[in-house]
Amino acid sequence: MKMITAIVNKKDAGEVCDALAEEKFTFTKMATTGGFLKSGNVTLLIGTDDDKVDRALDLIKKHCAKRMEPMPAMVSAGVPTLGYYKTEVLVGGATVFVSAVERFEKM
Ligand code: 2BA
Repeated sequence: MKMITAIVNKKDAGEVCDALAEEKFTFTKMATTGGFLKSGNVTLLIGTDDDKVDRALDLIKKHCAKRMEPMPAMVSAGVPTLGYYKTEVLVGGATVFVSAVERFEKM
């Protein structure tokens, strides 16, 4: 058995959780905070059989891949709410650890 610890962007958490649940993975979702940026992210603890690890990682990759997304940004130029233009920001990405589970019990 393995424990997958996946730290994902808050924006992607809903989709990846739905995909994991749909494929009957058992997991715990925790609201966490990145130590560097100190902004919220989501950590998933996924305990699973060795032969299902790759499938879980595929789902995480599919729903949490880094990508550029359009975001409206305010043009100020010293004048409040002069207007908006579209820019792109990098979102998503996941940091994943896979660890061996020495013992697993439910009591
Ligand atoms: P990522 O490397 O993609 O990491 C995203 C979040 O994943 C991190 O949030 C942290 O919560 C978790 N994480 C990443 N590596 C980890 C590890 N080895 N152990 C435990 N948790 C880990 P933040 O700490 O807020 O970092 C956000 C982003 O800032 C990082 O994105 C990285 O691009 C950058 N960063 C982090 N630490 C840095 C540092 N010391 N110097 C420069 N940039 C840093």
